[in-house]
Amino acid sequence: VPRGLRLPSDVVSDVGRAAFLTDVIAGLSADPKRIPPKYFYDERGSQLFEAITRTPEYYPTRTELGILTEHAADIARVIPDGAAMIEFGAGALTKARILLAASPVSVFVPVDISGDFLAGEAAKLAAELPDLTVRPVAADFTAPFVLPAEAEHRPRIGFFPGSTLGNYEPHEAAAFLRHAGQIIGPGGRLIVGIDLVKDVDVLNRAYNDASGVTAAFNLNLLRRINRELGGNFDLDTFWHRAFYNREHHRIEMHLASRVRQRVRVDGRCFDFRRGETIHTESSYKYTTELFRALAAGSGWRLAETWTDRDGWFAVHALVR
Ligand code: AVJ
Repeated sequence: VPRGLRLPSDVVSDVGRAAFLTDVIAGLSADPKRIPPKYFYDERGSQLFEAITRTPEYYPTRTELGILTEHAADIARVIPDGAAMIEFGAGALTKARILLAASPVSVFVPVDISGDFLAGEAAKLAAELPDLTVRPVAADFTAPFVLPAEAEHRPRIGFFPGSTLGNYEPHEAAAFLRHAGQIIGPGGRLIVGIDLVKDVDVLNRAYNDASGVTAAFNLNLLRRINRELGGNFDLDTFWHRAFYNREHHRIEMHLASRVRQRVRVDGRCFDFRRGETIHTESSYKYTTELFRALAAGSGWRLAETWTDRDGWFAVHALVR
């Protein structure tokens, strides 16, 4: 490729960098400081998240997989024959695979921002389930996107596992549920996996694993800012702080400065007091009653709920 010739992928990554820079500058200028959790997931961040799901303390992933496996046949009963299933933020398709193998879905539309990875996973799934039409869409699922023609004129069902909805502020979660309702249409259904309110020690341990993987995941955000945005964060002067906030029924993750210091990002200066934090993530937990209210306020009725024996995680079926 001649120097100076810009490929589409370069342009896309420029747009990605510009948005990252804008959000980091705005977030570090705010009081209290904050950075949106979607920026955790560069390549190393995605690997660290996978490692988190394998720690003994982080129960959500394995608990949700257990619920989906145990109740696949029951969950499949809320899915109309010949339906098109749309998965929001699809990734490795591990969870959808469990439902698709047990259900009457004809068309599967996994939607994910990382198009290359998604295409590979979609091809594998299509080979495993030859009767299923798989039509991946590389898009940001929080913005409007065009559904493939095969998903039109069919009953539609949304799938949003992984407690990803818990990363949104409650008003944003309501907006997302309304947006999903627009895509899925009247009479549609939505299956949502969401973490439940539970014993505070269990919650705190899940975000403070003894092996330090969650701490590395959180601190990796500063490494990413240094590399992609020309930051000079000294990772040794920040520590991972995660705790359950009862009033807001959420886990908060922060990066706390051990010292009073000045940090530069893209030529701009940001001052930290000793102990001052950057709020990097909120992970909201919902009782079934709280979730019912959230759904009702966003045009959905909570029809059915499946949980594990301990009542740690919920898979809800919503109907419009
Ligand atoms: C991917 C948003 C569901 O909130 O539990 C795990 C992310 N952060 N450990 C969560 C996460 C720290 C995770 N979600």
